[in-house]
Amino acid sequence: MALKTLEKILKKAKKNDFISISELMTGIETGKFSRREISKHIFKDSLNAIKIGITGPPGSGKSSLMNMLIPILRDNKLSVGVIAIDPSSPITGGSFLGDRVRIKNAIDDKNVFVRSMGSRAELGGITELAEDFSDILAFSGKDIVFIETVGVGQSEYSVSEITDLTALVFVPESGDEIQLLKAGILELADIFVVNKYDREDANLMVRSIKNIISSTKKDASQIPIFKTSCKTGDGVEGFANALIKFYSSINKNESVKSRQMLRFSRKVKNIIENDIIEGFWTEKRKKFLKKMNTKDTKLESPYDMVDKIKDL
Ligand SMILES: Nc1nc2c(ncn2[C@@H]2O[C@H](COP(=O)(O)OP(=O)(O)OP(=O)(O)O)[C@@H](O)[C@H]2O)c(=O)[nH]1
Ligand SMILES: [Mg+2]
Repeated sequence: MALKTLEKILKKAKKNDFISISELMTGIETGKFSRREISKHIFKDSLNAIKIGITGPPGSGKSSLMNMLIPILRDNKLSVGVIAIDPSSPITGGSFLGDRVRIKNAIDDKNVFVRSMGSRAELGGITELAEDFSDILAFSGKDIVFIETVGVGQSEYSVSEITDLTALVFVPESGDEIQLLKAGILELADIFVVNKYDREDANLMVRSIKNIISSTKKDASQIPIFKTSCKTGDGVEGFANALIKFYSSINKNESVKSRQMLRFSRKVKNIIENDIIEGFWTEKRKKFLKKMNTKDTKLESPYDMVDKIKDL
């Protein structure tokens, strides 16, 4: 019964039915549908979108930027999906109003789908869920899927693992922050954006980024740094055009292809590891471990314990 329903939902989601897309996402999130089953149905048809990570410190203007990029992408006949992980600012309804940033096209344009995601799941789980959501959006026919994550730190690592391109958004005030960043994080960014360019010291920030990446990245001169202002609109079109160009070159882009292959093999490895672990922890073994915890086990080596559990 459940399968029949899922098939129906999948059929409709493929035709970009808003409710069915949401149902698939919620189904995976709540465990009503198996991600394994869904993946089997959608994978082939989810390879035509590009996934772009938009990440950076809280309040740097990631949502505002997407809000301004979307109409430009739509004018270029590209459909857009947005997944915002743990947003602290509202992302649906209304329009860009002073300090309230919203992604306005979500409401009346069926070719824009916005979904926010809480951080309820554990860290690894969120990335996995975001990847499932982005696959569903790609399956529904979206050309560009943005994944917005807040933070400078761990979250960049995970978002860059599931995207074809990662944009790191800074603001003129991020100077100190960027000095503290580990080279590894900068290494993951394919594009830099200095937003709020209407503010003082914006140029200084661009110079800081240039300095830092030229000492860490081999091809630093090839890394674009966009200067944008969501207040005046300056620079946003240039950023949008770069994304559009990236979208059109996706099939010829070797680095994207190798990134996708890497992503695929990592995913296969993860699934195998999870399956093995899940298979290992039978009820009997779990019970044994629980009971063991209540005893004084200090005298026994953990390796001996492992052997005992394995023998069960
Ligand atoms: N002056 C100026 N303010 C901006 C600009 N872009 C965004 N803002 C303001 O910055 C604040 C944060 O913008 P958001 O778009 O919510 O930033 P965000 O990075 O998505 O924030 P989080 O999702 O909470 O991390 C809002 O008050 C915006 O109005 C800009 O280019 N210039
Ligand atoms: Mg935001």
